[in-house]
Amino acid sequence: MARTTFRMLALVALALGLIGFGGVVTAHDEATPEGSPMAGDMGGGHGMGGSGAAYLIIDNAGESDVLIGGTTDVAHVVEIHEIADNDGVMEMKPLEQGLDIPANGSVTLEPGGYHVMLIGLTRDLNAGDTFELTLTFEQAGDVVVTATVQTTAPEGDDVVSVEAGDLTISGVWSRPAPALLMGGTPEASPEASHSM
Ligand SMILES: [Cu+2]
Repeated sequence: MARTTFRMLALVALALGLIGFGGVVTAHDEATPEGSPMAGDMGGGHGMGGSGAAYLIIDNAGESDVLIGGTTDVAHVVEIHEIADNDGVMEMKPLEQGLDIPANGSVTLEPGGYHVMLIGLTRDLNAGDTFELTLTFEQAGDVVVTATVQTTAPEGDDVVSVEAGDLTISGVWSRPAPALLMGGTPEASPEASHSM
């Protein structure tokens, strides 16, 4: 018991030391990437900020395009992710080349597949909240859509569409990442890692 407590204290001390060190480095480095969630959370007292995901459907009535990224006020970093089966372990990873939107095709971003990853949330995502998400396409440029925070994809009359050139983006929704995904190992919580 005492040993465990000691270990935990040692870990906490280590963590604080690392954060402190990171803070010093950040303070002296004006070129801190916008994408550093820790730096952004330093003064906020909101811990690590957490993550979320956004899902949507892209219909393309024209030439092929590529979804290369995005921005939003609710997260420090926006990345386009896929979930891939790596020897039986489901892993999510950024699409370095972006997400291809085929000519006259359609791509669905949904739980368990492609998603817009919101890294380092600047505020909690509560059911019913809405926020603007700017999606950046190679051809169509920036397209601003409104995401609604909810637990499942919108249906019927709740599906809203935004048109941008040949693209139609519809059914945009978002949710925070399951807590397990952030702290646990994917192996220990397969459902959590699958559900992103
Ligand atoms: Cu992801």
